[in-house]
Amino acid sequence: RQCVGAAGGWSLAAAAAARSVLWPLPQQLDQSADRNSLSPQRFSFIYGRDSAAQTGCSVLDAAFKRYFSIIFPDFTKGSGLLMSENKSIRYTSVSSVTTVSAVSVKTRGCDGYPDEDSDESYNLSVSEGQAVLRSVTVWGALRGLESFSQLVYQDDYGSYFINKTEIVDFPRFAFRGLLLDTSRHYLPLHAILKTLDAMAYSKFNVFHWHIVDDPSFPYQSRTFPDLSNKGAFHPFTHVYTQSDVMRVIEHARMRGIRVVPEFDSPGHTLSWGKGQPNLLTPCYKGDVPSGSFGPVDPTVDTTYKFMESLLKEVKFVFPDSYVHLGGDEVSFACWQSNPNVRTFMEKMGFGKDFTKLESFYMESIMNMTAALNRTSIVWQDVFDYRERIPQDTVLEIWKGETYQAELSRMTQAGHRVLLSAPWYINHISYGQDWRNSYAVQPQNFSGTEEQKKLVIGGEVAMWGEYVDATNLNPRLWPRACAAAERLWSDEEKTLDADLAFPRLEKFRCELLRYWKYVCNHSLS
Ligand code: CP6
Repeated sequence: RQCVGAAGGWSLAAAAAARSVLWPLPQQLDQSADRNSLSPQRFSFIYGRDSAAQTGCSVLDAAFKRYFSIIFPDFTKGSGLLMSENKSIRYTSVSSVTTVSAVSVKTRGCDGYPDEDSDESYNLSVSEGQAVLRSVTVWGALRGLESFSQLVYQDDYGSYFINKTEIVDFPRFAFRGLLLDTSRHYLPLHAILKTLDAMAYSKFNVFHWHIVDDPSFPYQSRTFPDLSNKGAFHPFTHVYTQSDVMRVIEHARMRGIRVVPEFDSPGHTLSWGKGQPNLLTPCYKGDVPSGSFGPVDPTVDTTYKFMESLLKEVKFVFPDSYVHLGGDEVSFACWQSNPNVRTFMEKMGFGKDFTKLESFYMESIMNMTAALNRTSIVWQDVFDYRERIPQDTVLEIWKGETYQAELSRMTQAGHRVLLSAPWYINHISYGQDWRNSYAVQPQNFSGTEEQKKLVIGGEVAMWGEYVDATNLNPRLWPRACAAAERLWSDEEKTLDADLAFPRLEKFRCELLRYWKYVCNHSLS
């Protein structure tokens, strides 16, 4: 149960047993006991001769550098010396061991920004002398480089090895997301960037940025600077400037990760009201305003003008073709208390049914989004209110009790669906709760094959009420890895959590190694 690279207490048997670990499990994996040695002095990544991508392809040039130091953490290129002296006894001339000196990447195209149709498949063949990675896109090449790095291991003496291996791999679901909530607690930029790094290690490909909510509005808007000036926890230190946002998007892009921003409305918008007067509904006590505010006011034109400008900015700032519009948990009490809203309801013929009012609002901002050439994602509440939803809108399930029935209904209506309910890992409990995340079967609901195909993936959600930069990492990892494997790997080959457990333990050690911690205990 020891980890490769852990200091002290090593037996030769443990060293011999030390093997690489792949997480998530590839679709097809063929590994032999033949091992090749790998020498940092002689190893390099090169573009294949017949590769369409060549030097100058920013995504892969950067990935080659990154993965070199991930694979050889104690080696600095250029100095020719080992950084860490304490484990520098090296045996590189073991007989019957051949050397891998290069990985050749053969890929077509050097796309700018990943999207829902990006081909992430790759083939990796590690043999004597060299390894060859083939993919259709640079995004597939990134997944293959990650797998390659996971295949490399060190022996007792610090020498690097990789076994002869054939991998054919592709994702089961196209959308493998992780939600961070930066409104309940502000997360400093480095915490977000570090999360993106870890996401790439388990092949997540969407960062769902729940960037604003009731408690704070940290997004620094170009069009409406008062939103963060007045609505952030602090106008200078607890905001994401335009340059911060660009850094997040670029860091993610370099790892084949899309950034989908969420501007949740009409509920969850209290912080918006501080910098945008007349946006929220004034709540009434009897005949007089009580001084408190409710959801966005859906009865006035100014609201729609504001939302249109905001969404235009979002389109300009975030290149992803999806925008999350929220639409969840709207409390109707405040709307009900307000006489103008009641008059509007009558005029529109909504009667006393406030779900119709929410529908009216969501429909109009979904149409705005469509007019801006963006695809909307909304929380399940919007579907539950039976609104007229544009057919290409993606619905996201978050309510736990009934998610299978909801999957049936939504796909029956022809909508694409994201599953998040069983992966609300902001909840914590004692023991191995990763097993619950692992046991989820996203396509196990009653419906046709066509319906099952409408499940485009899922999301791990890390809501921020009790999470900030101090506990984010340990709460996320390695638990999120369970969902990552469920979303990438073949279900039939990953049914047994007991079989996955030793791999997860080792993968945890790999994560710790990336983060320069020592791993010397198992999870059990
Ligand atoms: N914030 C927003 C939240 C939640 C939702 N939306 C939430 C609800 C229930 C649980 C966890 C999170 N905190 N804006 C629901 C999508 Cl258990």
